[in-house]
Amino acid sequence: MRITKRLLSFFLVLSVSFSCIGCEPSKTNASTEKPIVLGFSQLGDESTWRSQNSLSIINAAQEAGIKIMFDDAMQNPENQIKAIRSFIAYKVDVIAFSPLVETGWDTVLGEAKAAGIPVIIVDRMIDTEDDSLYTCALCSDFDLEGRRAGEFLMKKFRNTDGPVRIVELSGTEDSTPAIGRYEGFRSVLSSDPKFEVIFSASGDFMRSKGRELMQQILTHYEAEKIDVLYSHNDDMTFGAIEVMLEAGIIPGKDIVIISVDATQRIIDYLREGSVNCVIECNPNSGPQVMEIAKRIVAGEKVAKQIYIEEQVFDEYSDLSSIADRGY
Ligand code: GYE
Repeated sequence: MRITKRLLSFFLVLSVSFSCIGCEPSKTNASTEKPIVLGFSQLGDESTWRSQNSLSIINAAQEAGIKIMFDDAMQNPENQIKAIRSFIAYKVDVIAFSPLVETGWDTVLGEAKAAGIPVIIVDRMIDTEDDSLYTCALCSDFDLEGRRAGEFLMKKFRNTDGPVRIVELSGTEDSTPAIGRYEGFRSVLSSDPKFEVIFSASGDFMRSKGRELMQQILTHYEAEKIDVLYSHNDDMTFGAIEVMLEAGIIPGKDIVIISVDATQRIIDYLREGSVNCVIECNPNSGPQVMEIAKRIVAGEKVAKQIYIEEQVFDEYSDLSSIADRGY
């Protein structure tokens, strides 16, 4: 299921009735305990990762017996601000949101704080001076992801003198994953001058833009002069691979490819040798978000920053042990 519409701003997943299947709630609980209401502002539906993340959130809410008001902001931070304001007006118990970009949230989060509604930041981070504006942030370590991409190249090209010429398709400008994947990558490679990033531009995490950028790259550089494609997500990688194939370039052989996310199709490419390294970014944060929401509502203390566990799959790994990704 792809969540593509704003669905009249929100849709309510009424999950209470399902949550007690197979359990025997006490009489008082069953009739008097009100379900937690969680307002979730999702930034959009730009990628396979994002669709899976939305599904994970909605399904986990249902399983946890949490009522969710889910809004898709369609890549527009203004829509996220509007959604958060509606959650405040509705007096939800908890607000969770995945911010498109890092800045611009202080005012609206100040309003949530004034209304006494706790906020969980999910996936991407915000940049603020005032960390009392959120209760907990559950994110990936994007800088680590970037460093892992760099470490793969260090290993792959350990016996080459260079130059190793890299083209980079980065994610949405000013978003935490684009910043971390850019900076982490460079922090590793800067120790060896043979690595040169000859092109870097934002493809907004979208397949269509990955395609366009790869076309642009091939009009400016001869394919023989490109050693590596580093793409900040799988969808952009898919677009770039299409262009390479059309140009007679063999992905994974003529150009070494590193991609981030680890969707099923990219793992298939890795197994075929069309991609060389995949940095996992885990979209299945739904169950953890629900657990955190429950603990916050119960008045328990939660850690301020929680990182989601992730790994690397590359041509040096045992690829037979990778379980089906499911997305
Ligand atoms: O890598 C990309 C998506 O914020 C981690 O956003 C997320 C990124 C993910 O569009 O595919």
